[in-house]
Amino acid sequence: MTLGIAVIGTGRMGADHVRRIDSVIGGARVAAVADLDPERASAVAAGIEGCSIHTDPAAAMAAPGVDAVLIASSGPAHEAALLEAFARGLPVLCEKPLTPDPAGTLRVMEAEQRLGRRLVTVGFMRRHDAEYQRLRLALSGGELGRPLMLHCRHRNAKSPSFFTTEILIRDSVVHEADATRWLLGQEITAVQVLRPRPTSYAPQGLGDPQLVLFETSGGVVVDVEIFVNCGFGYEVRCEAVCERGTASIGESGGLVTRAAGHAGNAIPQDFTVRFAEAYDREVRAWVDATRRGRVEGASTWDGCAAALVCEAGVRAQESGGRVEVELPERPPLYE
Ligand code: ISE
Repeated sequence: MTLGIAVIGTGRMGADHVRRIDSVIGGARVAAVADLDPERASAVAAGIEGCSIHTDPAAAMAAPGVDAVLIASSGPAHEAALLEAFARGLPVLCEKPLTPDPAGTLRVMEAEQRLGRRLVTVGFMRRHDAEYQRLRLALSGGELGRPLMLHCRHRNAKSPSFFTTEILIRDSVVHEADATRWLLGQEITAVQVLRPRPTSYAPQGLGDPQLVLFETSGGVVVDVEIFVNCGFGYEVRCEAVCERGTASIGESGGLVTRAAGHAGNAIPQDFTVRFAEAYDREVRAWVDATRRGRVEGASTWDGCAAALVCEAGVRAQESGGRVEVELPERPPLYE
C-alpha cells in the first residue's frame, strides 16, 4: 500500500518534506497539507495529485487517504498536533524539538503511554547522517578506547527573526543533546553555559555565540559552540577524543577545487542542504517502518530527554552556574 501522509506546516522544513515525499521517497504520497497560511499551503501542494489543502491540522488528518502524519509546523504547535494524531491513532514523524517546553513533552509522553503503544518518531535527522553513523560505529567499536570528550561546533549563517538567547538552546543545541545521548549511549546529567561577548552581526539582544557544556552519566564532557550568525554558512562538526585516538566528522568539505590561485570547497548555507541525504533517509526509514506497522527511531522518550537537557541549559543561562538535568525514570513503553 502507498502510505498517505498529512504534512502539517508548509514552511521551509514542511515544504522540503512535501517535495521529498512527492519525488524522492517511494511508497508514500502527500495526501493532505495544512498551514495557517492557505496560500503557502496551496503553493507547496501545487501539482500533487489528490492532495487536499487545509488551514486546520485536524482537518488535514481527517482527510481521505491519510494514514500517517508528518509534523513540521513551528515547535509550539507540535503538542496539539501530536495529541490530535493520537486521538486518530495515526503514526507520526514529528520534527524536533518534540515540543519546545519540557512540560509539553511530558504531557505528550503521558498521552502516548495512555494509548499503550508508540506512535511517535522524532525527527532528529543527525541519526540518519552517514558521517554521524560512522562516528557512532567508531565509538562503539572500541578501537579508539573509551570516549572522554566531544568537541562540537554548530554554526548557522544567520538566525531566523524569532530566535532568542533561549531558543538557541531549545531549537539548535537540542540536536547536540540528542546526538550526545545517541553517540555515547549515556544520559546528560548537568549543563553549564558560557556566554562570550555577542557578535555584532547578531540582532540586538541575542546572546550569540554561546558555549554549552554537558556532563554525561559516563563521565564524558561535551562542549558545544553554538553560533547562529557566523555569516559564512552552515557547519556542524564533532570531534570525539578517546583514550587511544580521536574521530571527527564535518571536516571534509566535499569537492575541492583549485583554480586561479585559490583552493577551496563550497560551504552549504543551511541545514536542508547539509543534511539533505539524512532527511531523505529519515523520512524513508519512517515510511518503510510505518508501512510494516512498526514505530522505530528516536522516541518520545528521546524527545523528552533532549527537552529536559535544554531546560537545564536555559536555567544555566539564567543562573550562570551548573544545572543538573532532572530526568524521570524511563517508562517501560520506551525500554
Ligand atoms: C533548525 O531548526 C535546525 O534544526 C538546524 O539543524 C539548526 O542548525 C538550526 O539552528 C535550527 O534553527
